[in-house]
Amino acid sequence: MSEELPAVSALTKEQAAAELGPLRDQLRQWGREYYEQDAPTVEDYVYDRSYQRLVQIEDRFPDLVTADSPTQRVGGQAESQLAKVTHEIPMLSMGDVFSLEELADFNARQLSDYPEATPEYNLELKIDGLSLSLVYEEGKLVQGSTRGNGRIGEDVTANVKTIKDIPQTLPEPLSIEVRGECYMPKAAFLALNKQREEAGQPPFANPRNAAAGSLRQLDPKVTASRQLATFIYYVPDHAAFGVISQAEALEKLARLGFSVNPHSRVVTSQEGINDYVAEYTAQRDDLAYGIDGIVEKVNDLALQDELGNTVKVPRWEIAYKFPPEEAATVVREIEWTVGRTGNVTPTAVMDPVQLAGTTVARASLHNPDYLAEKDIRLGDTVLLHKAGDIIPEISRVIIDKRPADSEPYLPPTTCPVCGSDLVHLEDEVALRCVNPMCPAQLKEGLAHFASRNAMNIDGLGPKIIAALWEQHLVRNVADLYRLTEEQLLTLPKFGEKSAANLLTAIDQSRHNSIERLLFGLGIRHVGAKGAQLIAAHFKTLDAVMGATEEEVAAIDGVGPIIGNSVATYFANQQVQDLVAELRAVGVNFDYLQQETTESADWAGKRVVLTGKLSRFSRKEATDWLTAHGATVTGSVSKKTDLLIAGEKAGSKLQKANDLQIPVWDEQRFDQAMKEEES
Ligand code: 3B8
Repeated sequence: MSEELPAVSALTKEQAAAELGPLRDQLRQWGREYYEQDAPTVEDYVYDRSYQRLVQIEDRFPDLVTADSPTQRVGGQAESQLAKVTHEIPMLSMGDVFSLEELADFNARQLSDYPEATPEYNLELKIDGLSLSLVYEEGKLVQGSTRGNGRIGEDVTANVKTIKDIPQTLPEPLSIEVRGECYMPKAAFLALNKQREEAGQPPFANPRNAAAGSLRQLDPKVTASRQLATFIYYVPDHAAFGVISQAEALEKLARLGFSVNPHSRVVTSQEGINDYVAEYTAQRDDLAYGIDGIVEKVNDLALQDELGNTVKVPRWEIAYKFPPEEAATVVREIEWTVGRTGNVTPTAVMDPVQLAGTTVARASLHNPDYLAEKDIRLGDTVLLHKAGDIIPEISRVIIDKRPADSEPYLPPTTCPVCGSDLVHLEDEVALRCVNPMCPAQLKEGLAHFASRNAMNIDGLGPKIIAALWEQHLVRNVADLYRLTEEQLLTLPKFGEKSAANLLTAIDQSRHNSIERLLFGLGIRHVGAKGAQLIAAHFKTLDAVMGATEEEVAAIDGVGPIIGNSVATYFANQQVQDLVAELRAVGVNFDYLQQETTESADWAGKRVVLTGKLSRFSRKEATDWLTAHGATVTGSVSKKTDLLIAGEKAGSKLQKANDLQIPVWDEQRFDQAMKEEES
């Protein structure tokens, strides 16, 4: 890594030439992963550091610059199936610095030709998303596009029209282009990844990639199903916009109905800049969206014009990038968990450490290949970081601190729960327990069946399922419907009241519409959304069971992988026996007209408000909710239907995520209120 490389100033030309080839190749590869595949393999700061080194080497030896060097390109690549859009005014990226000293140096150099100028800076949070251009004609949204390579971007107009905080019409008939950042809030990202995992799809590495993957879609319905949001921060033609400073531009954008980040600040000294950086470095974790630094802009737009641009970046602004937050700790144990599909996944259990605002003691190691690649061993001291601002991940082992007697860690060869041999299927990275009777899988399957988005059996969580299992009361999901009060009373800590409640909840689930059952059965690749589409199409479970692979695959939004999985699943004799049992115990097999969870219907909903709300006061929000029939309560429990989380949401947000309770940010709630009124 770069810290072990010699200083650029110490390189001979031969050394520089030898380093440049591999360095450029590496950056090109990372660039492709980042821009084209939305699937980076390294943290942004690793890329940034390497890129900066390339720039420094080329600065020192200009005749080594080649036309195909990554530095000779404006922005990323535009290579996709989306239509292309030419940016009349190129969409530039920003220069960046990695320390306050570098920032102060940049500022001194920036204004060195303007001794009289009193620098007034507008500081903004650097949102970790992707840049977006929106074009309005006569006040109507006519085009949305990504940056692409800076000159040619991708046309995402249809997708952009599904993003709730982007105005489709402006209150004035302006013809104007605005630019900003499209992002996915942290809570939405966590929920999306959970859903993807349940549906057997690979999770996104971080919110930025999730946002990019959601926006750069051929099918706008996919975009619509993701909770994307925007912050608008730039009007290329400021003269036409009639403003003279960046701060004024932001105010006017907000007045026109754009979502503008509320945390910008005008400062007039380096001290003011340092304070702002310190404040938001500390508050970073409390924000509902990821930020990766601070953007400093010369506030006076006339001075911006005078300073102008280089080929690649404006001279009037710079991004200060946060240093990566890292912490070292020791790996004590590697735990292997058997999932519903038999996937056996490792988790590192470590001495607890503070990392970017939370205590971290566990980190997923994903699969045995990942573990082997990083060569993580028991007793190793490791460096942790947070991917995309939220997910704790091991960056690397600190080899110098490895104990002398350390040995390579060997993954288990047998299932930690049922003891049967584990297999490493050829085309998979995962280690699998293929014993269909493995108790861990069956218990996970039962818990999934009962879970909120499936049959929604209140009170039937993993603990009670484990107890039912131990007492030999339940072996498959149909057994749940045959439970009696006497049986439940044999469970530890179960009284008549809890037994009656559970029986009622189980009984109620008999009447669910079939998409819940379809999802609850745990058919591979069938997530809650897929189940909904299939149920709405076929209307009865018998029709689904009688459908061919092609008929399922032909449903809009479903496709061949799910089609194949559903047909294979129901062809299985054991599955058919289970379905017969479910029919016998009276589980509903019909599709019932949908009450959508996101409908305007607030009546009876239990809502919790947390964090700092900035668009309205807590009282206003509470009054509105109460007026619409919802109950606002103080703490999150499994009865909570929705958490509305403002900034600095802490333990309640955590708890809601743990309990899989839907979480909205303020923007989403604001939108819902507007929809309700309209
Ligand atoms: C000009 C202004 C690029 C940017 C800009 O939060 C330009 O202003 C830019 F050529 O990329 N990520 C921001 C953010 C990004 C940019 C910006 N302002 N707040 C961001």
